[in-house]
Amino acid sequence: RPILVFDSGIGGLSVLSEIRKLLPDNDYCYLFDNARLPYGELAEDVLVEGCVALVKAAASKIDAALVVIACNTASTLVLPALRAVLSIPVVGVVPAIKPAAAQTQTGHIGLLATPGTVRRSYTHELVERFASHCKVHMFGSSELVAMAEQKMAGIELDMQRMQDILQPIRDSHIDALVLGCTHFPLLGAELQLILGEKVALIDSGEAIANRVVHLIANEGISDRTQPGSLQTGEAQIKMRAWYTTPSILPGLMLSLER
Ligand code: DGN
Repeated sequence: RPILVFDSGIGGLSVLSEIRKLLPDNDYCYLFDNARLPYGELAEDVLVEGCVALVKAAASKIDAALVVIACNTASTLVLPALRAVLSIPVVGVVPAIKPAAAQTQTGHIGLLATPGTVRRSYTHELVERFASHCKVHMFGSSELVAMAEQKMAGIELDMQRMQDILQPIRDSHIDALVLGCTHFPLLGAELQLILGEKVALIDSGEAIANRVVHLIANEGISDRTQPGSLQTGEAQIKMRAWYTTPSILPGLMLSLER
């Protein structure tokens, strides 16, 4: 049975590629709700209702073994509602504030996420719990999400614009930056170039992959499964496309093969 990985756009591929490193033979279905991207700007009730309907329909259609909500913005809101309607494990992503707070030398860490994630009480509770000894600088950007999508579509990035967006981070003297949006590891090289080597970029992809492996082992789910089938144009549940991983658009496949 396939693992269903969900995001609003292509950001979840950064998480999927970490999972595939540990479970290369598993089948996957990557579902992205690009009809409603970016999630960082959506009203909370619209986001919860839409994600639950979409993920529930897709999980039952492919008989998923496990669902990964590879989107921080959605994970801040939809996990309880999804767990209430699904009988399979649901793994969410959490901004990696805990490891960043543990490794900072200066006591200044940054969180780069969507405006939605930066606003959510879920995020503020994480900071209080794990980083109360740090100064946490929060930066919300939907424009960087669009840039990650552009990069994956092979469109050249406006590096000057990216530098302008990141200027407040450069001015903040942090030594660790949490990539609290799954799109941002896809911009890792550009971010590192602009922010310099003194800023460690930290995301939660590897931790999520470990969690998936643990759940699969404990649920007795085989990692050799039948391929799911390619589907497109599921208009009634308002998504434009969903793909099993062997069929993802060629440009996106390249990033997975790294
Ligand atoms: N990739 C998503 C996240 O991790 O928050 C959000 C992208 C978006 O929809 N803005």
